[in-house]
Amino acid sequence: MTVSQPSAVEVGLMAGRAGYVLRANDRGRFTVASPTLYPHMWSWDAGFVALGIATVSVPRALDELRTLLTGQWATGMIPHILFHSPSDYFPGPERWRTQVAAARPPEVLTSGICQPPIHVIALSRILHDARRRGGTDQQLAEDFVRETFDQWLAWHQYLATARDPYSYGLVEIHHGWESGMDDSPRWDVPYANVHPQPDMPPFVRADLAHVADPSQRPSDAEYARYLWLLEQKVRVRYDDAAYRSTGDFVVGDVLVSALLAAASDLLADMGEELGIGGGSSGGVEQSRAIARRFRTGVLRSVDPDTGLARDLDLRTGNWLEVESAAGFAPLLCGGDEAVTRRQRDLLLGPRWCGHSRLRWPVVPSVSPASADFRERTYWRGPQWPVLNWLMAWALNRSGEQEAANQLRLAGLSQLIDCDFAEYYEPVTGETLGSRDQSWTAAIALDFLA
Ligand code: 9WN
Repeated sequence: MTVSQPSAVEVGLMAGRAGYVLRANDRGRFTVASPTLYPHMWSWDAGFVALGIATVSVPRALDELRTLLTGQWATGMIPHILFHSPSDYFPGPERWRTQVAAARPPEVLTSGICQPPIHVIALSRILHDARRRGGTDQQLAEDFVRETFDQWLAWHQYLATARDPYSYGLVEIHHGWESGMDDSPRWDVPYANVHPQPDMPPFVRADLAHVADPSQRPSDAEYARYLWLLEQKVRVRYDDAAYRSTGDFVVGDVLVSALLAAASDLLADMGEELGIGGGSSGGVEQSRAIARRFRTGVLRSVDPDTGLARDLDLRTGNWLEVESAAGFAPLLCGGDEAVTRRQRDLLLGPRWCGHSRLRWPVVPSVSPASADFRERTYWRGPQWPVLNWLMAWALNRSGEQEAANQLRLAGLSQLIDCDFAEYYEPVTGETLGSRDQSWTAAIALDFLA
Protein backbone atom coordinates (compact mmCIF):
# COMPACT_ATOMS: atom_id res chain seq x y z
CA MET A 1 0.00 0.00 0.00
CA THR A 2 1.42 3.42 -0.89
CA VAL A 3 0.57 6.31 1.38
CA SER A 4 0.55 9.87 0.17
CA GLN A 5 1.98 13.02 1.67
CA PRO A 6 -0.55 14.90 3.87
CA SER A 7 -1.79 18.15 2.32
CA ALA A 8 -0.64 21.52 3.63
CA VAL A 9 -4.05 22.02 5.28
CA GLU A 10 -3.84 18.62 6.99
CA VAL A 11 -0.32 19.37 8.19
CA GLY A 12 -1.43 22.70 9.63
CA LEU A 13 -4.46 21.20 11.36
CA MET A 14 -2.53 18.29 12.81
CA ALA A 15 0.32 20.42 14.11
CA GLY A 16 -2.16 22.86 15.67
CA ARG A 17 -4.17 20.14 17.37
CA ALA A 18 -1.05 18.23 18.56
CA GLY A 19 0.31 21.44 20.07
CA TYR A 20 -3.05 22.02 21.75
CA VAL A 21 -3.00 18.51 23.31
CA LEU A 22 0.50 19.00 24.69
CA ARG A 23 -0.38 22.41 26.12
CA ALA A 24 -3.53 20.99 27.73
CA ASN A 25 -1.47 18.17 29.31
CA ASP A 26 1.25 20.60 30.45
CA ARG A 27 1.40 21.02 34.25
CA GLY A 28 4.09 23.72 34.25
CA ARG A 29 7.39 21.86 34.33
CA PHE A 30 6.20 18.45 33.27
CA THR A 31 3.55 16.89 31.06
CA VAL A 32 1.05 14.25 32.18
CA ALA A 33 1.07 11.16 29.96
CA SER A 34 -2.65 11.59 29.29
CA PRO A 35 -5.41 13.73 30.82
CA THR A 36 -7.32 11.13 32.87
CA LEU A 37 -5.93 7.60 32.51
CA TYR A 38 -2.30 8.61 33.28
CA PRO A 39 -2.32 11.89 35.25
CA HIS A 40 1.42 11.77 36.11
CA MET A 41 4.82 11.96 34.46
CA TRP A 42 5.97 8.64 32.95
CA SER A 43 9.63 8.08 32.18
CA TRP A 44 9.76 6.96 28.55
CA ASP A 45 6.70 9.05 27.70
CA ALA A 46 8.67 12.08 28.91
CA GLY A 47 11.44 11.36 26.40
CA PHE A 48 9.04 11.30 23.45
CA VAL A 49 7.14 14.29 24.83
CA ALA A 50 10.35 16.29 25.11
CA LEU A 51 11.35 15.71 21.51
CA GLY A 52 7.89 16.72 20.33
CA ILE A 53 7.83 19.86 22.45
CA ALA A 54 11.29 20.78 21.12
CA THR A 55 9.77 21.39 17.70
CA VAL A 56 7.91 24.27 19.33
CA SER A 57 10.07 25.27 22.31
CA VAL A 58 13.56 23.99 23.10
CA PRO A 59 13.61 25.53 26.63
CA ARG A 60 10.33 23.86 27.58
CA ALA A 61 11.56 20.53 26.15
CA LEU A 62 14.70 20.74 28.26
CA ASP A 63 12.57 21.50 31.32
CA GLU A 64 10.69 18.26 30.75
CA LEU A 65 13.93 16.28 30.97
CA ARG A 66 15.17 18.40 33.89
CA THR A 67 12.03 17.58 35.85
CA LEU A 68 12.39 13.90 35.05
CA LEU A 69 15.91 13.95 36.46
CA THR A 70 14.63 15.24 39.82
CA GLY A 71 13.18 11.75 40.24
CA GLN A 72 16.51 9.98 39.72
CA TRP A 73 17.42 7.56 42.49
CA ALA A 74 20.85 7.47 44.16
CA THR A 75 21.46 4.22 42.29
CA GLY A 76 21.14 6.13 38.99
CA MET A 77 17.73 4.61 38.20
CA ILE A 78 15.19 6.90 36.57
CA PRO A 79 11.86 5.68 37.95
CA HIS A 80 8.97 4.88 35.67
CA ILE A 81 6.51 7.32 37.30
CA LEU A 82 6.97 10.66 39.10
CA PHE A 83 3.91 11.49 41.22
CA HIS A 84 3.57 15.25 41.56
CA SER A 85 0.02 15.43 42.91
CA PRO A 86 -2.65 13.12 44.30
CA SER A 87 -4.87 11.30 41.80
CA ASP A 88 -6.94 8.14 41.43
CA TYR A 89 -4.19 6.43 39.39
CA PHE A 90 -3.53 2.95 40.71
CA PRO A 91 -0.98 1.88 41.87
CA GLY A 92 -0.14 5.27 43.37
CA PRO A 93 2.66 6.18 45.83
CA GLU A 94 0.89 4.58 48.79
CA ARG A 95 1.12 1.24 47.06
CA TRP A 96 4.72 1.66 45.84
CA ARG A 97 5.88 2.62 49.39
CA THR A 98 9.29 3.68 48.10
CA GLN A 99 10.08 5.19 51.51
CA VAL A 100 11.46 1.71 52.32
CA ALA A 101 14.27 2.36 49.82
CA ALA A 102 17.33 4.33 50.92
CA ALA A 103 18.08 5.31 47.30
CA ARG A 104 14.78 7.09 46.61
CA PRO A 105 15.00 10.78 45.66
CA PRO A 106 14.40 13.37 48.39
CA GLU A 107 11.96 15.72 46.70
CA VAL A 108 9.46 13.78 44.70
CA LEU A 109 7.37 10.64 45.16
CA THR A 110 8.09 7.99 42.55
CA SER A 111 7.40 4.39 41.62
CA GLY A 112 10.21 1.91 42.29
CA ILE A 113 10.89 0.40 38.85
CA CYS A 114 12.10 1.88 35.55
CA GLN A 115 11.25 2.05 31.85
CA PRO A 116 13.15 1.94 28.53
CA PRO A 117 16.07 4.41 28.26
CA ILE A 118 14.80 6.54 25.42
CA HIS A 119 15.84 9.85 27.03
CA VAL A 120 19.29 10.40 25.56
CA ILE A 121 17.95 9.54 22.11
CA ALA A 122 15.43 12.35 22.63
CA LEU A 123 18.08 14.68 24.01
CA SER A 124 20.39 14.17 21.06
CA ARG A 125 17.53 14.93 18.70
CA ILE A 126 16.69 18.08 20.66
CA LEU A 127 20.34 19.14 20.54
CA HIS A 128 20.40 18.55 16.80
CA ASP A 129 17.29 20.74 16.29
CA ALA A 130 18.61 23.41 18.63
CA ARG A 131 21.86 23.59 16.68
CA ARG A 132 19.96 23.99 13.45
CA ARG A 133 18.17 26.95 14.97
CA GLY A 134 21.33 28.34 16.56
CA GLY A 135 21.35 31.28 19.00
CA THR A 136 19.86 30.87 22.48
CA ASP A 137 18.29 27.50 21.70
CA GLN A 138 21.68 26.06 20.81
CA GLN A 139 23.31 27.59 23.87
CA LEU A 140 20.61 26.29 26.21
CA ALA A 141 20.71 22.79 24.77
CA GLU A 142 24.51 22.55 24.89
CA ASP A 143 24.56 23.87 28.46
CA PHE A 144 21.91 21.35 29.40
CA VAL A 145 23.96 18.47 28.00
CA ARG A 146 27.02 19.68 29.97
CA GLU A 147 24.95 20.07 33.12
CA THR A 148 23.25 16.66 32.94
CA PHE A 149 25.83 14.44 31.19
CA ASP A 150 26.82 12.67 34.42
CA GLN A 151 23.22 12.02 35.37
CA TRP A 152 22.45 10.33 32.05
CA LEU A 153 25.66 8.35 32.34
CA ALA A 154 24.67 7.26 35.86
CA TRP A 155 21.31 6.10 34.51
CA HIS A 156 22.94 4.03 31.78
CA GLN A 157 25.53 2.68 34.22
CA TYR A 158 22.75 1.60 36.56
CA LEU A 159 21.19 -0.47 33.76
CA ALA A 160 24.58 -1.84 32.73
CA THR A 161 25.59 -2.93 36.25
CA ALA A 162 22.65 -3.43 38.66
CA ARG A 163 20.61 -4.84 35.76
CA ASP A 164 23.33 -6.86 34.03
CA PRO A 165 25.56 -8.05 36.86
CA TYR A 166 26.95 -10.98 34.87
CA SER A 167 27.64 -8.94 31.70
CA TYR A 168 25.34 -10.92 29.43
CA GLY A 169 24.75 -7.76 27.40
CA LEU A 170 21.01 -7.87 28.06
CA VAL A 171 19.29 -5.54 30.52
CA GLU A 172 17.36 -7.50 33.10
CA ILE A 173 13.83 -6.31 33.84
CA HIS A 174 11.94 -7.16 37.02
CA HIS A 175 8.43 -6.30 35.88
CA GLY A 176 6.61 -6.27 32.54
CA TRP A 177 5.93 -2.56 33.17
CA GLU A 178 9.68 -1.98 32.89
CA SER A 179 9.55 -3.01 29.24
CA GLY A 180 6.91 -0.36 28.52
CA MET A 181 4.95 -3.17 26.80
CA ASP A 182 3.08 -4.34 29.88
CA ASP A 183 0.99 -7.30 28.68
CA SER A 184 2.95 -8.16 25.54
CA PRO A 185 2.94 -11.89 24.70
CA ARG A 186 6.71 -11.52 25.16
CA TRP A 187 6.01 -11.97 28.86
CA ASP A 188 3.38 -14.72 28.84
CA VAL A 189 5.86 -17.51 29.64
CA PRO A 190 7.71 -15.70 32.48
CA TYR A 191 4.42 -14.39 33.91
CA ALA A 192 3.13 -17.96 34.09
CA ASN A 193 5.69 -18.40 36.89
CA VAL A 194 4.45 -15.36 38.82
CA HIS A 195 2.13 -16.54 41.58
CA PRO A 196 0.43 -13.88 43.71
CA GLN A 197 0.30 -15.05 47.32
CA PRO A 198 -2.69 -14.68 49.69
CA ASP A 199 -0.79 -12.20 51.88
CA MET A 200 -0.70 -9.65 49.04
CA PRO A 201 -2.77 -6.60 50.10
CA PRO A 202 -6.10 -6.43 48.22
CA PHE A 203 -6.49 -3.87 45.44
CA VAL A 204 -9.07 -2.19 43.23
CA ARG A 205 -8.13 -1.24 39.69
CA ALA A 206 -8.74 2.37 38.63
CA ASP A 207 -7.79 2.10 34.95
CA LEU A 208 -11.02 0.47 33.79
CA ALA A 209 -13.03 3.57 34.75
CA HIS A 210 -11.19 5.50 32.04
CA VAL A 211 -11.60 3.18 29.04
CA ALA A 212 -14.74 2.31 27.10
CA ASP A 213 -13.96 -1.40 26.79
CA PRO A 214 -12.04 -3.43 29.43
CA SER A 215 -10.88 -5.93 26.79
CA GLN A 216 -8.53 -3.21 25.48
CA ARG A 217 -6.61 -3.36 28.79
CA PRO A 218 -4.73 -6.16 30.60
CA SER A 219 -6.96 -8.66 32.43
CA ASP A 220 -7.57 -8.87 36.21
CA ALA A 221 -5.37 -11.97 36.43
CA GLU A 222 -2.56 -10.02 34.75
CA TYR A 223 -3.05 -7.11 37.15
CA ALA A 224 -2.79 -9.44 40.15
CA ARG A 225 0.63 -10.55 38.87
CA TYR A 226 1.70 -6.94 38.27
CA LEU A 227 0.78 -6.07 41.85
CA TRP A 228 2.46 -9.17 43.22
CA LEU A 229 5.77 -8.24 41.58
CA LEU A 230 5.43 -4.73 43.02
CA GLU A 231 4.95 -6.34 46.44
CA GLN A 232 8.06 -8.47 45.95
CA LYS A 233 10.07 -5.33 45.17
CA VAL A 234 8.79 -3.58 48.31
CA ARG A 235 9.63 -6.64 50.46
CA VAL A 236 13.30 -6.44 49.43
CA ARG A 237 13.28 -2.64 49.86
CA TYR A 238 13.87 -2.21 46.13
CA ASP A 239 17.29 -3.83 46.36
CA ASP A 240 18.00 -5.23 42.88
CA ALA A 241 20.36 -8.00 43.99
CA ALA A 242 17.93 -9.18 46.68
CA TYR A 243 15.07 -9.12 44.20
CA ARG A 244 17.15 -11.18 41.76
CA SER A 245 17.45 -13.94 44.36
CA THR A 246 13.80 -13.92 45.39
CA GLY A 247 11.66 -12.31 42.68
CA ASP A 248 9.44 -14.30 40.32
CA PHE A 249 10.11 -12.35 37.10
CA VAL A 250 13.67 -11.76 35.81
CA VAL A 251 14.01 -11.39 32.06
CA GLY A 252 16.69 -10.03 29.71
CA ASP A 253 14.84 -7.46 27.55
CA VAL A 254 16.16 -6.98 23.99
CA LEU A 255 14.36 -3.72 23.28
CA VAL A 256 15.58 -2.04 26.47
CA SER A 257 19.08 -3.36 25.70
CA ALA A 258 19.03 -2.00 22.14
CA LEU A 259 17.83 1.39 23.33
CA LEU A 260 20.57 1.42 25.95
CA ALA A 261 23.18 0.65 23.28
CA ALA A 262 21.89 3.35 20.92
CA ALA A 263 21.50 5.93 23.71
CA SER A 264 24.99 5.20 25.05
CA ASP A 265 26.56 5.80 21.65
CA LEU A 266 24.66 9.07 21.33
CA LEU A 267 25.75 10.14 24.81
CA ALA A 268 29.36 9.42 23.87
CA ASP A 269 28.92 11.39 20.62
CA MET A 270 27.56 14.39 22.52
CA GLY A 271 30.34 14.13 25.08
CA GLU A 272 32.98 14.12 22.34
CA GLU A 273 31.40 17.03 20.46
CA LEU A 274 31.13 19.16 23.57
CA GLY A 275 34.43 18.11 25.10
CA ILE A 276 32.84 16.54 28.19
CA GLY A 277 33.09 13.08 29.68
CA GLY A 278 36.66 12.67 28.44
CA GLY A 279 39.87 12.75 30.43
CA SER A 280 40.10 11.03 33.77
CA SER A 281 36.33 10.70 34.30
CA GLY A 282 36.20 8.62 31.08
CA GLY A 283 32.44 9.08 30.61
CA VAL A 284 32.73 8.88 26.84
CA GLU A 285 34.72 5.66 26.92
CA GLN A 286 32.38 4.16 29.52
CA SER A 287 29.43 4.97 27.28
CA ARG A 288 31.09 3.39 24.27
CA ALA A 289 31.79 0.24 26.29
CA ILE A 290 28.15 0.03 27.38
CA ALA A 291 27.04 0.48 23.76
CA ARG A 292 29.35 -2.29 22.57
CA ARG A 293 28.33 -4.76 25.25
CA PHE A 294 24.58 -4.36 24.75
CA ARG A 295 24.79 -4.25 20.96
CA THR A 296 26.61 -7.57 21.09
CA GLY A 297 23.99 -8.93 23.51
CA VAL A 298 21.15 -7.91 21.21
CA LEU A 299 22.78 -9.35 18.08
CA ARG A 300 23.49 -12.61 19.91
CA SER A 301 19.79 -12.94 20.67
CA VAL A 302 18.73 -13.01 17.00
CA ASP A 303 16.97 -16.20 15.98
CA PRO A 304 18.63 -17.27 12.70
CA ASP A 305 15.35 -18.78 11.47
CA THR A 306 13.01 -15.84 12.03
CA GLY A 307 15.55 -13.00 11.91
CA LEU A 308 14.00 -11.52 15.07
CA ALA A 309 15.76 -10.76 18.36
CA ARG A 310 14.56 -12.69 21.43
CA ASP A 311 14.20 -11.88 25.10
CA LEU A 312 15.86 -14.27 27.54
CA ASP A 313 14.01 -15.73 30.53
CA LEU A 314 16.77 -15.54 33.14
CA ARG A 315 14.85 -17.79 35.55
CA THR A 316 14.88 -20.71 33.13
CA GLY A 317 17.64 -19.76 30.66
CA ASN A 318 15.19 -20.11 27.75
CA TRP A 319 14.84 -17.75 24.80
CA LEU A 320 11.32 -16.36 24.44
CA GLU A 321 10.09 -16.97 20.91
CA VAL A 322 7.43 -14.36 20.19
CA GLU A 323 6.78 -12.32 17.03
CA SER A 324 6.59 -8.94 18.75
CA ALA A 325 7.91 -5.62 17.49
CA ALA A 326 10.67 -5.87 20.11
CA GLY A 327 12.20 -8.46 17.77
CA PHE A 328 13.37 -5.48 15.69
CA ALA A 329 15.71 -4.40 18.49
CA PRO A 330 18.81 -4.90 16.25
CA LEU A 331 17.45 -2.27 13.87
CA LEU A 332 17.60 0.20 16.77
CA CYS A 333 21.16 -0.50 17.84
CA GLY A 334 22.70 -1.51 14.49
CA GLY A 335 26.07 -3.24 14.41
CA ASP A 336 25.55 -5.81 11.65
CA GLU A 337 24.59 -4.65 8.16
CA ALA A 338 23.26 -8.01 7.02
CA VAL A 339 20.96 -8.21 10.07
CA THR A 340 19.80 -4.63 9.52
CA ARG A 341 18.93 -5.31 5.87
CA ARG A 342 17.11 -8.51 6.74
CA GLN A 343 15.16 -6.72 9.47
CA ARG A 344 14.24 -3.85 7.14
CA ASP A 345 12.82 -6.29 4.61
CA LEU A 346 10.99 -8.23 7.30
CA LEU A 347 9.53 -5.06 8.84
CA LEU A 348 8.17 -3.77 5.53
CA GLY A 349 7.15 -7.23 4.35
CA PRO A 350 3.91 -9.23 4.54
CA ARG A 351 4.29 -10.49 8.13
CA TRP A 352 4.55 -6.93 9.47
CA CYS A 353 3.79 -3.50 7.98
CA GLY A 354 2.94 -5.00 4.59
CA HIS A 355 0.39 -7.44 6.01
CA SER A 356 -2.72 -7.42 3.81
CA ARG A 357 -5.19 -6.94 6.68
CA LEU A 358 -3.64 -3.73 8.02
CA ARG A 359 -5.55 -0.48 7.62
CA TRP A 360 -2.28 1.46 7.62
CA PRO A 361 1.21 0.05 6.93
CA VAL A 362 2.34 1.00 10.42
CA VAL A 363 4.34 -1.24 12.80
CA PRO A 364 1.95 -3.43 14.83
CA SER A 365 2.98 -4.48 18.36
CA VAL A 366 2.63 -8.16 17.35
CA SER A 367 2.75 -9.62 13.84
CA PRO A 368 -0.79 -10.06 12.44
CA ALA A 369 0.47 -13.38 11.08
CA SER A 370 1.24 -14.66 14.59
CA ALA A 371 -1.09 -16.87 16.65
CA ASP A 372 -0.54 -14.40 19.54
CA PHE A 373 -2.07 -11.48 17.60
CA ARG A 374 -5.10 -9.83 19.29
CA GLU A 375 -6.13 -6.74 17.40
CA ARG A 376 -7.84 -4.85 20.25
CA THR A 377 -5.78 -5.79 23.29
CA TYR A 378 -3.13 -3.32 24.40
CA TRP A 379 0.39 -4.57 23.54
CA ARG A 380 -0.92 -7.81 21.98
CA GLY A 381 -1.43 -6.47 18.46
CA PRO A 382 -2.57 -2.82 18.31
CA GLN A 383 -0.35 -0.23 16.68
CA TRP A 384 1.36 2.19 19.06
CA PRO A 385 2.47 5.34 17.22
CA VAL A 386 5.59 5.65 19.36
CA LEU A 387 6.78 2.23 18.26
CA ASN A 388 6.34 3.24 14.66
CA TRP A 389 8.31 6.43 15.38
CA LEU A 390 11.13 4.40 16.92
CA MET A 391 11.38 2.11 13.90
CA ALA A 392 11.33 5.08 11.51
CA TRP A 393 14.06 6.73 13.59
CA ALA A 394 16.12 3.54 13.49
CA LEU A 395 15.74 3.12 9.73
CA ASN A 396 16.77 6.72 9.17
CA ARG A 397 19.81 6.25 11.34
CA SER A 398 20.90 3.20 9.42
CA GLY A 399 20.69 5.07 6.12
CA GLU A 400 17.31 3.64 5.06
CA GLN A 401 15.67 7.03 4.39
CA GLU A 402 13.10 5.76 1.94
CA ALA A 403 11.86 3.04 4.26
CA ALA A 404 11.85 5.50 7.17
CA ASN A 405 9.77 7.95 5.18
CA GLN A 406 7.29 5.21 4.33
CA LEU A 407 6.69 4.60 8.05
CA ARG A 408 6.53 8.32 8.73
CA LEU A 409 3.87 8.94 6.07
CA ALA A 410 1.87 5.89 7.13
CA GLY A 411 2.08 7.04 10.76
CA LEU A 412 0.84 10.51 9.83
CA SER A 413 -2.08 9.04 7.84
CA GLN A 414 -3.07 7.01 10.86
CA LEU A 415 -3.15 10.14 13.02
CA ILE A 416 -5.05 12.28 10.51
CA ASP A 417 -8.25 12.33 12.63
CA CYS A 418 -6.21 14.10 15.36
CA ASP A 419 -7.53 11.97 18.23
CA PHE A 420 -3.92 11.17 19.22
CA ALA A 421 -4.98 7.88 20.74
CA GLU A 422 -2.80 5.73 22.93
CA TYR A 423 -3.00 2.84 20.40
CA TYR A 424 -4.88 1.87 17.23
CA GLU A 425 -6.82 -1.17 16.07
CA PRO A 426 -4.59 -2.30 13.18
CA VAL A 427 -7.29 -3.79 10.95
CA THR A 428 -10.00 -1.13 11.19
CA GLY A 429 -7.86 1.85 12.19
CA GLU A 430 -10.14 2.54 15.19
CA THR A 431 -8.68 4.60 18.04
CA LEU A 432 -8.23 2.64 21.30
CA GLY A 433 -7.26 3.31 24.92
CA SER A 434 -6.78 6.88 26.05
CA ARG A 435 -7.32 9.92 23.78
CA ASP A 436 -5.11 13.01 23.76
CA GLN A 437 -2.15 10.87 24.72
CA SER A 438 0.86 13.18 25.05
CA TRP A 439 3.48 11.00 23.38
CA THR A 440 1.25 10.38 20.36
CA ALA A 441 0.80 14.13 19.86
CA ALA A 442 4.53 14.61 20.39
CA ILE A 443 5.65 12.16 17.72
CA ALA A 444 3.13 13.70 15.30
CA LEU A 445 4.88 17.05 15.81
CA ASP A 446 8.25 15.43 15.23
CA PHE A 447 7.05 13.65 12.08
CA LEU A 448 5.68 16.96 10.78
CA ALA A 449 8.78 19.02 11.59
C1 9WN B 1 1.96 1.28 33.55
C2 9WN B 1 1.96 5.79 30.21
C3 9WN B 1 2.24 4.29 30.25
C4 9WN B 1 3.25 3.86 29.16
C5 9WN B 1 3.35 2.34 29.05
C6 9WN B 1 1.94 1.78 28.86
C7 9WN B 1 1.05 2.20 30.02
C8 9WN B 1 1.03 1.93 32.52
C9 9WN B 1 -0.39 1.45 32.77
O1 9WN B 1 1.00 3.61 30.10
O2 9WN B 1 1.54 1.60 31.21
O3 9WN B 1 3.23 1.85 33.44
O4 9WN B 1 -0.94 1.84 33.83
O5 9WN B 1 -0.92 0.68 31.98
O6 9WN B 1 1.98 0.41 28.73
O7 9WN B 1 4.19 1.99 27.99
O8 9WN B 1 4.50 4.39 29.45
O9 9WN B 1 1.58 6.18 28.92
